[in-house]
Amino acid sequence: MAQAYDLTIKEFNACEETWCPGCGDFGVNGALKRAMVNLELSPEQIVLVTGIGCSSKISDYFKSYTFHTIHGRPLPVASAIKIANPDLNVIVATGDGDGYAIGMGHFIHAIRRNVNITMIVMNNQVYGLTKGQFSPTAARGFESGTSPDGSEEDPIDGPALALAAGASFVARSFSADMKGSIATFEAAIRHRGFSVVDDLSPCVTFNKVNTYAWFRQNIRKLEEEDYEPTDRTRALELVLNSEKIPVGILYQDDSPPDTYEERVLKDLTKAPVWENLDPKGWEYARIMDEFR
Ligand SMILES: Cc1ncc(C[n+]2csc(CCOP(=O)(O)OP(=O)(O)O)c2C)c(N)n1
Ligand code: SF4
Repeated sequence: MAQAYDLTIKEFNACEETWCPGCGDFGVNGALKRAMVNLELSPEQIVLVTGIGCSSKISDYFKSYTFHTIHGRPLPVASAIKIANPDLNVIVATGDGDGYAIGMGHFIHAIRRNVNITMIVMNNQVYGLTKGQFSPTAARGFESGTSPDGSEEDPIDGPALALAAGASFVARSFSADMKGSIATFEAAIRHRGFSVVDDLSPCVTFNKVNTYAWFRQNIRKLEEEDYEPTDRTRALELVLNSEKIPVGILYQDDSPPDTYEERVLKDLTKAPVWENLDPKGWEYARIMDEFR
């Protein structure tokens, strides 16, 4: 993590945000930038990969290498980037629609592979970009354009699924809690292995139920409790059965299993993917020719 210059949060500012005033995603953007400064990571050491959604627009507002992919697909793209260059700090920022609906298959498989990347899900229980349809995390009875009489579906819980799928770092944050979000993002990025943070990030325009006030009444902060995030079963029980939504690090395995890139690359000090490629003879050119 060598630094060529003293970093400030301004180093990570790109263009002006176009989110609605008050959108929870502002908090995530600010906390992520602050976490990078605290971790002494500079923009060229980071790749921020996003899908499609209001939340995924964060890659426009965050100055580093970025990749705004297609809907539901940031995880495979991020995995490939990490395997191609394990020195990079690869972060996926996504929404509950992008990450848990169309992208759900990739979520479980990325956890199973244990690529050393961090996934932050800006969870607002709606599809904000497409005008507030209910998402897979919306509560039963949630009224929206696509559920005018209230959703008949039960919600899924991202952290519960991540714990069941074997993730070695699972956390939840609240975008209005800047201090807690920064600490959680830092821990997630520092973690060796796939880490996921489900961030409660209110959509002030289309979700009039799960507001900032609602979350303040309905969350419990684990940092204020005598909670050790070392037991997966206890974490799962907490997520599934707690009356209030637990916020903080739910589970962390301090000696996680080997990462995917450690398994496939064997020697992380080399960049074998590139070394093994022969640009002239590579199959890629032939395949591209077929489409000309
Ligand atoms: C393949 C495909 N299907 C559907 C869409 C339309 N679409 C764009 S964003 C989005 C949902 C975004 O929801 P979420 O990830 O929760 O982000 P938010 O806008 O709430 O931050 C959908 C369904 C699309 N762009 N591409
Ligand atoms: S529509 Fe909702 S999620 Fe999208 S920018 Fe506005 S407040 Fe944020």
